[in-house]
Amino acid sequence: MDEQRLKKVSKYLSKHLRHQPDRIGITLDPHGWVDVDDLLRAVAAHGFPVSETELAEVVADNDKQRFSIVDGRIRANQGHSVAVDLDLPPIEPPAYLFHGTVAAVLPSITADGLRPMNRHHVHLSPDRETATRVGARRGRPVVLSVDSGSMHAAGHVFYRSDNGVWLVDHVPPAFIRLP
Ligand code: HQG
Repeated sequence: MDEQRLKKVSKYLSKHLRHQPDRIGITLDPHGWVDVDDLLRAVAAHGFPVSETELAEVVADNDKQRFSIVDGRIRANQGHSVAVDLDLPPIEPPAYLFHGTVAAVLPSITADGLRPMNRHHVHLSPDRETATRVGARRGRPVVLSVDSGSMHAAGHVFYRSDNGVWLVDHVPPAFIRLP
């Protein structure tokens, strides 16, 4: 499968496994899983057929690891806006994590801290390179450092998704360092 098709399938699956399962008539279980067979039937019925081989390739995509397949069921590893409980165990973060964003939202971030916006959690990256890529989706990237070690010491609970994205409910301004 070429890069372009891979990206298209990945985006289509993200849309329905994270945000709008109803749109193609699938129902996610409380932890976000749906039967692979049901998913493939639903996408075909909605004019976007995906083969099993293509699905396997998207899931194996080393770049992002957006999805997991376990026992014939698939789910998005993170990034949901629909209510799902990913059942991730709390885990101690490294001393610093990073957040890639753009200059336009800095006044609001400085005032309110980092908010989950449309997702369930604030997403943080383990390194500057990843955060730079995340920020670059929106324009010229600005990378903020988050004092995750102090946050953890202060009782904030961190999780790490299966594809290595760090998740937390909120990052208060006091723990954010501007570049
Ligand atoms: C910003 C991609 C105003 C925040 C990536 C970001 C990531 C605020 C935007 C994943 C704010 C939310 C997540 C505040 C935060 N005021 N703006 N108080 N707090 N923001 O897309 O972190 O391709 O929901 O800086 O790789 O950009 O989906 O979050 O610009 O891992 O697999 O509000 O999405 O992965 O945007 O990206 P998003 P994100 P996938």
